[in-house]
Amino acid sequence: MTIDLYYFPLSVPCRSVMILAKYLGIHLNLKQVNLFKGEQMQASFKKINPQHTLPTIDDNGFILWESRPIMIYLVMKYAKNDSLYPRDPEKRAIVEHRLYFDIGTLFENIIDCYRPVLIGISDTPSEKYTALIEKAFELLDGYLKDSRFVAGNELTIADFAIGSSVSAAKAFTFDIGRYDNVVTWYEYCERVMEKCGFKDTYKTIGDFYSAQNHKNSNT
Ligand SMILES: N[C@@H](CCC(=O)N[C@@H](CS)C(=O)NCC(=O)O)C(=O)O
Repeated sequence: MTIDLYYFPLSVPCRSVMILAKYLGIHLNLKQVNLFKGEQMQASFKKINPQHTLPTIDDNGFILWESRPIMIYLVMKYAKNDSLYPRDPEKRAIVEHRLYFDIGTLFENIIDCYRPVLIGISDTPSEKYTALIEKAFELLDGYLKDSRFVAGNELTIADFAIGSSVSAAKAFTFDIGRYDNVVTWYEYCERVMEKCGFKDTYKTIGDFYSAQNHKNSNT
């Protein structure tokens, strides 16, 4: 089975889908859409995804975008069992909770905070959002207090989504060392997803961020 993935290497949501696909042994046919050149706005891509966002998949004619629903689909269709997206209502509800926490709070605040540096309009992150990221990390640290993974003691797709968000925060130089449970969990994710390119997110995004930072402070 081959699934087309429209992606951009610096996109954090694309990264979580790519890591999960590797973990599941799914071959992705990578189709790069260069966001820096605005290629997502081309008519040919907007015909596939009128919302013009990455990641987008085309699985034999089934088109889907939004990284978290894509991860749910991949697990439900291709995983050998349901452990990454459990059928048990309570376990699933916690996974969903963590995915919503990620999209609406954690990742949202990370991107809002570092956007000025990423788009080259400032050499400092937005202070307004730093406190919100800290609050989100405190919550995440609490979720991990008695759990090995973010939604319980089993690895789930929430770890792939939140793992990528935390990699990005680290790459943007946010100090995660203050959150002991997050650090322990993150190191565990690095080991569990080692062969799936987990560390590449940090490296690719970190290199881009420091280049932008350098450029911004010299202009
Ligand atoms: N919540 C979406 C976010 C998708 C998104 O905004 N992707 C960015 C790249 S990280 C994008 O494609 N931006 C181009 C655009 O909106 O035109 C997801 O998780 O997939």
